[in-house]
Amino acid sequence: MMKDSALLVVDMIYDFIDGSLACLHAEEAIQASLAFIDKVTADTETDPTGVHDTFPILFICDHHPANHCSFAAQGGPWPPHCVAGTRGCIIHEALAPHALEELTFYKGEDPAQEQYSGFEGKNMAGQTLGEVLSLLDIKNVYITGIATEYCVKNTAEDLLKAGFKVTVLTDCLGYVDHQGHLDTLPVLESEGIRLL
Ligand code: VGL
Ligand code: ZN
Repeated sequence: MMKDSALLVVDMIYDFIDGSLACLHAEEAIQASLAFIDKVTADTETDPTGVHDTFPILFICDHHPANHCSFAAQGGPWPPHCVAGTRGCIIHEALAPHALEELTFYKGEDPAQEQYSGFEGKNMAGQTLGEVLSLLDIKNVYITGIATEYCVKNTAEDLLKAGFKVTVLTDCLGYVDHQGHLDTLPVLESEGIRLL
């Protein structure tokens, strides 16, 4: 693996795993993501805080106020999910040890805006994902996460547009709808996103 690569883990948080928006293949996707992390970090030094210097792992978390416009009560398509301060927006316990505050980005915080892409998600210091990837000199972004048809798709497309080489790990995805997942993958490939 090259030194200019990073893994981006999208929305592997409880509401998308076993909560109000539980997705298909989520548990399998988490196990496959952990296997990928083991592989890429196997021969690298890790410090006691779990930082993977040579293969950074970044996280995106859907993170909504209770009155978010995407919720049914406000006329949106979704049940309430990933409400700030609830279990639903916590990263799965098996992945959480890999998450650093400065490499964790929150999206969907504006009550008036749907934000499927994590590209403009912000960490606690107010830096966007795109900014931090550039600061880290990352050229290749590997993506795992939930859901294929929404956040994974929109984030992958924005990263590609911004000039990153993007690889989606197809065994490491959860989805709202199986056919939707199957239909999304060739679209991403046709746009220039690599499927692995
Ligand atoms: C997402 C549904 C609702 C996603 C976010 O990020 O994939 N999907 N909110
Ligand atoms: Zn959401």
